[in-house]
Amino acid sequence: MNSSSTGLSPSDYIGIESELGAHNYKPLDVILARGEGVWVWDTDGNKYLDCLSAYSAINQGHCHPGIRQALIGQAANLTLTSRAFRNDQLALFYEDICALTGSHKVLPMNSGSEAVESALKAARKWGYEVKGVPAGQAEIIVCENNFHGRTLAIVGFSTDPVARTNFGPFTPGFRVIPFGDAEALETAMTPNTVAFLVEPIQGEAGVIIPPAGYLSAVREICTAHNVTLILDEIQTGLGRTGKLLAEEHDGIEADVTLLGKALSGGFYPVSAVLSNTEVLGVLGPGEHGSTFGGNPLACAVARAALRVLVEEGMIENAAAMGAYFQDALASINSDIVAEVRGRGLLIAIELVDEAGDARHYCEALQKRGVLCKETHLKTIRFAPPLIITKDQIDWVMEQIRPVLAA
Ligand code: IF1
Repeated sequence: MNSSSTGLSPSDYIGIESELGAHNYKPLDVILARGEGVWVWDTDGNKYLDCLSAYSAINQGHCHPGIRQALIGQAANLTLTSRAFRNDQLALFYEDICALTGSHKVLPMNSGSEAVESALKAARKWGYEVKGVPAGQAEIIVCENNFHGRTLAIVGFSTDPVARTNFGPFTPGFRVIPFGDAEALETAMTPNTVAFLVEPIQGEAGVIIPPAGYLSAVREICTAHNVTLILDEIQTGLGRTGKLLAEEHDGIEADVTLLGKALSGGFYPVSAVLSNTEVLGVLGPGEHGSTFGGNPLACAVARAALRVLVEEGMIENAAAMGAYFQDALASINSDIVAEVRGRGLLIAIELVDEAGDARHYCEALQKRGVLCKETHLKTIRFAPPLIITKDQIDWVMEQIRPVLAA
């Protein structure tokens, strides 16, 4: 049986992808054809609960009707003008996102990597023109095991050999320090430091939560040295951790906040650099841009994605269901679970060395109708849409318990 409208079988899809596509992924062999809320269906009609949410791009759930309506409505009016002309959606997007986040300036881009690159460019320019760093000397501090994207500058300061090997030569001007170590940040500061770029919780590294007090110490150190604190909230932002921004858990405010992924609820690539200070103010006409950044379709979609996130209580639900899910996982009595950690609905199970690869457990969960993705060898990540209910978590737990007992 094949319910896909294309008439291709699963092995057809896999064969064509293998032959024609670059092999830069090793996906689970499930071919998804439809999504609604927390659920997705494969081409054979099998139903799965999505516990990855496209790495937190689908916080609002698949094909959210409110966002879909905004997309369809705007697609019938105007999709792209380029920034050579103005459009009637951009100002409204700026107003909404500034009101929600308390930011003063916005730079709209498309992918998360572009938001990161844009923030680094702006921070360097700010360093030269406002802070007074000598020409060509700007330094940016980043953390070990960071994940900020795939572009050349970004992989250049990655510490993951898989992400960076043979992609050099790399952009100079970055210095790497351990994550979660405020003293290391203090030590690494020089008069030429313009920015510290960090994830509030390291996602790809395995949902690594820094020690209590780390982010507030980081905030103080950056302020003391007149250094721009750039928080990459592309994965942690927009409700994922039970707050609009993960920085709120520590009661701090970044100078620059990066958003992407769920900024469109998964309908469209939309990212943004948000700035509380004069950092974005240094960019003048022609100095930065993007053909698609700030286009009317993206703006309409992003406004709807932000609206439903807030109006439908998804952030509060992420806090409540995150606590419920984490408690349930922590109560599993299994020899192979080393640790359960998380914040809100960004959750990881760390397996003991003897457990074998996390991927094996993800494949077993797939057979039981739960889709999730390992990160590195021993970590299973759970990040369902923020609309998940207690009953759905109970059902997921019924699938997880036997898999981790086996
Ligand atoms: C892939 C990981 C997650 C991000 C943070 C920037 C970006 C990302 C904190 C870049 C992107 C994605 C990329 C995606 C898988 C996914 C991922 F496993 F690779 F690390 F989420 F954990 N900052 N993360 O997490 O955003 O340019 O991709 O829009 O397949 O590479 P992008």
